[in-house]
Amino acid sequence: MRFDIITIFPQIFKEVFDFGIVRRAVEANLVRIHVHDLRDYTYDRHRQVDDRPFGGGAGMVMKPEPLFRAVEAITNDTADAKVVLLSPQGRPFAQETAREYAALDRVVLICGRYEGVDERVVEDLVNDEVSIGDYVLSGGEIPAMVVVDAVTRLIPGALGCEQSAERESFVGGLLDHPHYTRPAEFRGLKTPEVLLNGNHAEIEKWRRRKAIEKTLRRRPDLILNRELSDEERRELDEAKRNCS
Ligand code: 9WO
Repeated sequence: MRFDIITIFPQIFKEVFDFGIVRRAVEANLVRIHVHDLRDYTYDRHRQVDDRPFGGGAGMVMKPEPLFRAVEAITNDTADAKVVLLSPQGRPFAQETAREYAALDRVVLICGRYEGVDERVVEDLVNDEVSIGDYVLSGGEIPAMVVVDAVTRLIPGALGCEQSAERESFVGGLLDHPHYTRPAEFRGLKTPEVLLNGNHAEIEKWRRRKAIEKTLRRRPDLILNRELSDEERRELDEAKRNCS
């Protein structure tokens, strides 16, 4: 899988992908990440990527020509690249979106700046507009990093054996359970006994229960939007009885 990132600040990306799972995936040739300077696709003396908005108003808008040229140059060797614009107006990016992207060969990420991009880019160049959350940032660069990170972890082989993708599908849609490590008692704060006794069936049950309880309390929307197995349905009913 190959990512192409289009930005006016390519330097921002210099180190973010040089660590951890993403770095390993790049080194293993599971993923390639190309960062492109949008200004390389301008032809004027000032390498101008923005202009004043028609109709007036504050700030500047990203011009269509450099963005069209960049995407056309980058995708000219392939018919099926997904062209994604990161923007607060996009559909919410979620684990499911990451899964969808992980199955693709080519993803082009366009990072907006200023007040936004010319609408013709949105309508005729981009085929997916996504938001990583309901807040305004100063540009799409950090959201692009988020997308690359979330998608790369899902590419087969990107996770080590013990960081299993199984956890992903098993606990999928729920918040994570609590974690403990040594010491078993820290400043009088104890690790739950069940995690220390080596009974793995018990431990799994406790973890699933905790995940459901935490999700129910903090993000009930996740449970309502999710299909549950019969086993999980029983767990959920029991958790509800215990925590209300
Ligand atoms: C600003 C704004 C102010 C009031 C009401 C709506 C508004 N939308 C915007 C806006 O889209 N500003 C963008 C800021 C313009 C392009 C650069 N910026 C930005 C934020 N790019 N990307 C994000 C972002 C946020 C969350 N997920 C993906 C992208």
